[in-house]
Amino acid sequence: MFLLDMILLPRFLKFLYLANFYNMRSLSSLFQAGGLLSDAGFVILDEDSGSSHSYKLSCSGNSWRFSINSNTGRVSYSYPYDLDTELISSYNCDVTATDAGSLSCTTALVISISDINDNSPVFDTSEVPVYITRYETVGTLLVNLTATDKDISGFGDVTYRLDMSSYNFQYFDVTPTGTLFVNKELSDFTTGDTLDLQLTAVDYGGNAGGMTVRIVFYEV
Ligand SMILES: [Ca+2]
Ligand SMILES: [Ca+2]
Repeated sequence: MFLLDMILLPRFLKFLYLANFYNMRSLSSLFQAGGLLSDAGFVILDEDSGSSHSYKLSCSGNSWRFSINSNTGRVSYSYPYDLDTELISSYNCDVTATDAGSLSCTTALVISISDINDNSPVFDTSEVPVYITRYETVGTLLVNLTATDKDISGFGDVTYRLDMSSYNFQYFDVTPTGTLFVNKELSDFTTGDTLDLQLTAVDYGGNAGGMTVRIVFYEV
């Protein structure tokens, strides 16, 4: 009898399966509970029950985050999951398959969640005035303006560009970390002149956010 049981026991082909989700906040139809993930592709070897098995998922304290289709074994979100706020990108779970004769087997499932670039850099304000004189010297640092990006991966890393195309790419520039500086002597300007310059923050994936820097020349 024992030998017969051993033969009839179902078993997973692999000891470990992998499933990958993508953080789907921007893909609203997929970000909802039930959102798609890659199929882990469970394969069960079972001489007496064929492919008819019932799947259950257990992820210690995190089982509530996911659901499994008991017939197909496909795993999905139980609720709208935003990696940028949840901050957890990997879960270790167990999947149990039970055959028609109530014999079962268990395998490990690692669920990994990848970030996508669903946030753009945002400045605190849309416009800021910067008061300077025409006597500022080349290299003078004027103001540091930073944008924030909620993506937790490299998609949240931001660099900066200042549009000086209207001024032949002269007078001002910005460091990669968002500090404006004088790039050419300013003797062409006089008291009362103003320049509206577009500052853009760009993340690693190309999403951008912008603001206006208003340079105002005042009398010494
Ligand atoms: Ca981003
Ligand atoms: Ca993200």
